Amino acid sequence: MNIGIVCYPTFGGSGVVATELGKALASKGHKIHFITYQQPVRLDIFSENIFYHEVKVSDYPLFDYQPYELVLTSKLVDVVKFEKLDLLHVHYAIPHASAAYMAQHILKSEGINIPFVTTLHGTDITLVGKDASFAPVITFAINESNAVTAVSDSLKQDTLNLFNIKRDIEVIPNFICLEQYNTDKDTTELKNSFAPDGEKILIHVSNFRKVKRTEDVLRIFDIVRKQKPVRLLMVGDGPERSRLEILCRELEICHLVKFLGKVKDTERILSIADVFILPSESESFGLAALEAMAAKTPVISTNTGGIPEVNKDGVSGFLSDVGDVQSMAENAIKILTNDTTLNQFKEGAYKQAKVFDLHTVLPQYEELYRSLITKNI
Ligand code: GMT
Repeated sequence: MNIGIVCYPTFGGSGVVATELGKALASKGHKIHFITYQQPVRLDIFSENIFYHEVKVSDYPLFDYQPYELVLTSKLVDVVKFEKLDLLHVHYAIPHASAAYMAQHILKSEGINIPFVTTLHGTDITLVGKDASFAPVITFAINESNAVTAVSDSLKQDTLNLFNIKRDIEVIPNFICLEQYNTDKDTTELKNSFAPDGEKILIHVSNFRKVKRTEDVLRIFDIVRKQKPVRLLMVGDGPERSRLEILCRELEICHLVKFLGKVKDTERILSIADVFILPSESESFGLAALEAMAAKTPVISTNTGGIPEVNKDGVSGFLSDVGDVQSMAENAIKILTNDTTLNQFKEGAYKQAKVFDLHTVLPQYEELYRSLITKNI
């Protein structure tokens, strides 16, 4: 199949899922065209089946805000026509689904029929989507997509509760390419560089937005470090970063906490971690938790949104109520009781990650694409 993928090219989970999906499809022989404003951060390999089409937004002085959606629409029309695409798959509803809808109708007026799939990822529905000013467009674009998928049951339910949806939404969960994590590389040197006295390593990976409750990560760590020799790695960057640095000083933990900034190949850093902390306010799935589990790192998380579909309480980690830092700290301490317990949780985390193996999930997308293409919409 010849497929166009639209996504945000940034470090966010939706862009990561879209990119990994495209790479996996390309390795199965499909031709994949990424159409976005920047090369996606995880698009590190190029093969004969992967193409990248940049959406260029000009800075015409009349516009205070550049009309990205229109430029994207025009690019979609152009790429579909000249690359003879069979299908468009847009990740994150805003504004990708409405741009795809517009492109589809422009193409139809020229006698070209192309279906499009919209995958809902989370904040497009729960945060941004809830804003009343977006609601009519999102509702329309979801209802008019040729197929809609959500990355968890919880997100499907949120979408049905928040919008007036008159169509099916199929749940296709996020996935993980376990082969990327199955490396037998010696991690001693890397581990020693962050934990020179054999301390256990706690880790958090996110884009440091409010919804991630990153302050809770530091508060959890502050409780744990009073009972266990531990270090904390903060991976990622975002609006909360400076507030976190101040809190580190207040809690007098700066010497135990390292901010690593944005990291592309998180699997390497996750391979030295002992406990992953995800105290999010809301999370449609929690891809970061799944990536940690694939690296055999148990997860301490909240029980919000789709997280309980990913992290199994008492098996791959533990679940607590949002904001209950005491419970999350106690759970981390439980996992770190001794090496036997820690290893049990590491194995539990890996076993649970296997449920989301790429090889199980990928055929679900292929099947969906095939059914839409053969319908000849
Ligand atoms: O969580 C973010 O900050 C990024 C956001 C995105 O769209 O890039 O992530 C959402 O999509 C991910 C991939 O499907 C999910 O794993 C995340 O749980 C979801 N984030 C939220 O719901 C807050």
